[in-house]
Amino acid sequence: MEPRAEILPTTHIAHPRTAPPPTLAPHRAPRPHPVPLVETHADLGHQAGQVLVDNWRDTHTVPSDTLYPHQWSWDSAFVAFGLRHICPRRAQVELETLFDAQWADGRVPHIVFDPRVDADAYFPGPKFWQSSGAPGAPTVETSGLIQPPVHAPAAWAVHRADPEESTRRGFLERLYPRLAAWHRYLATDRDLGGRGLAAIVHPWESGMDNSPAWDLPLSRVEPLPGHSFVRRDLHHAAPADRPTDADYGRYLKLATRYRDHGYRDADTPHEFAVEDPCTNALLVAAELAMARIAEEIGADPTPHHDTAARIAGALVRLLFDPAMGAFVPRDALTGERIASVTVGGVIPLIVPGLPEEITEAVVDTLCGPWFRLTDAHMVPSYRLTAPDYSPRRYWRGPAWYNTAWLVREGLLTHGYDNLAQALRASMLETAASGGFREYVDPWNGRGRGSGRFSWTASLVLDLLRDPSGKLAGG
Ligand code: 2M8
Repeated sequence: MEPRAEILPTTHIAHPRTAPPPTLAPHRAPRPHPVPLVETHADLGHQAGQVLVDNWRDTHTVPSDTLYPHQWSWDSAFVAFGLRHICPRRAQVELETLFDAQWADGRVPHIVFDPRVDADAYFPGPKFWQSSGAPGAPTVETSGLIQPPVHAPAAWAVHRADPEESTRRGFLERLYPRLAAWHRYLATDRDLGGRGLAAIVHPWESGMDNSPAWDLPLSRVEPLPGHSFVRRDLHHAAPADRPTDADYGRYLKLATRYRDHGYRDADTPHEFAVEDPCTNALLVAAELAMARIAEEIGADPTPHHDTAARIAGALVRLLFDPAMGAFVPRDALTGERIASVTVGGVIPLIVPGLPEEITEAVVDTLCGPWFRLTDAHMVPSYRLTAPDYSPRRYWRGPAWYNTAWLVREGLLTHGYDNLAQALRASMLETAASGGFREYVDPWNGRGRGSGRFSWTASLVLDLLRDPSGKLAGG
């Protein structure tokens, strides 16, 4: 029998962790002490709610009015966590719309295209993905890729925001089989390495597009030439904030090959297949949320507990790197671990019942010079000390609200309440400085990327309205 990580309830005891002594590089001035009570920004919740109202499009929320004018998978899940505080019914519809676009094999597409939006407003758009020609695709146009499975915890949180309305509408009953099919797809079709972990077949599937963690496996991919595509993202964001053209050439090469094989996992000669710690940790949390949903609707929770324990076991055994003090991805094609620590390598803190030495090592890593949890703005997406760290280029350094929110959930899961509280204060303080930006420079908190970004607003609202931990069933 393979070793299993015990998934046990954790006791929430405040853990007096301290950061290492400051060793800021001379050109990096320490920022002032956090604003004492962020709740004094009385308007913040109201402004956040307004962003969600403005970005609502009848059936779903766009991540950004300019850069991302369609529905994105994990964005919708993060949005549902906030939306439930102002309109639980709308939060239900958000998830229902996404799952209406589920494929026959169970995959939930990473983009659902809004037919009312100009087909060229986002690239690659529906003309590129050609989903309607693929077997098992829904009628609505979608991409053929996926994103991390945050949906079951979101569905459970949405239900709990208004159980009466949820029950009246049969929200959980209708969503449960779809969520189960989605998780089954990840655990079976996507177990490309045959080791009990789900693999992503494209960097976009991680949600952390140009993370340095993908550089090595991506280096094997011959990019499509820059003149063969026209990027739209650069119309809305500074080129220095976005992935490079060479990265885009590789993204399109991988997506083209997958598309040309009908998005069938078994038939595609994947050039990129990686077991991502963040995706798998979220799958564990999602299965635990499924156990709670199953109990609620009178189904059997046991299989979900078993699946969660099985994946958690593989995650610990195969992806934890004690020398790094973090989880690292593993290349499913070569079987080699990728020695790159990013924010995705600390997010597995969300898995309950991790061996204590692992939890402590990861928290030390977070508080140490790589991520500087107690004095950076939120959590940098990449090691601050890495030679190729960039404070502004998308997922290669900037701090993001969704990952900070996940790290905070992980800290709460293991009783690091003081650190969780400090991270919450940092998130709210950074958001209060303006604009609900897509991501920020971890040193000065300066906003970057798109403004009025939906998951930023949503998760800020969630922190204001419900500071309790809520992943893995709450
Ligand atoms: C970003 O990804 C898209 C491709 O899916 C892009 O760069 O065009 C990522 O930040 C991803 O995590 C996010 O879901 C998406 C929409 O906000 O944008």
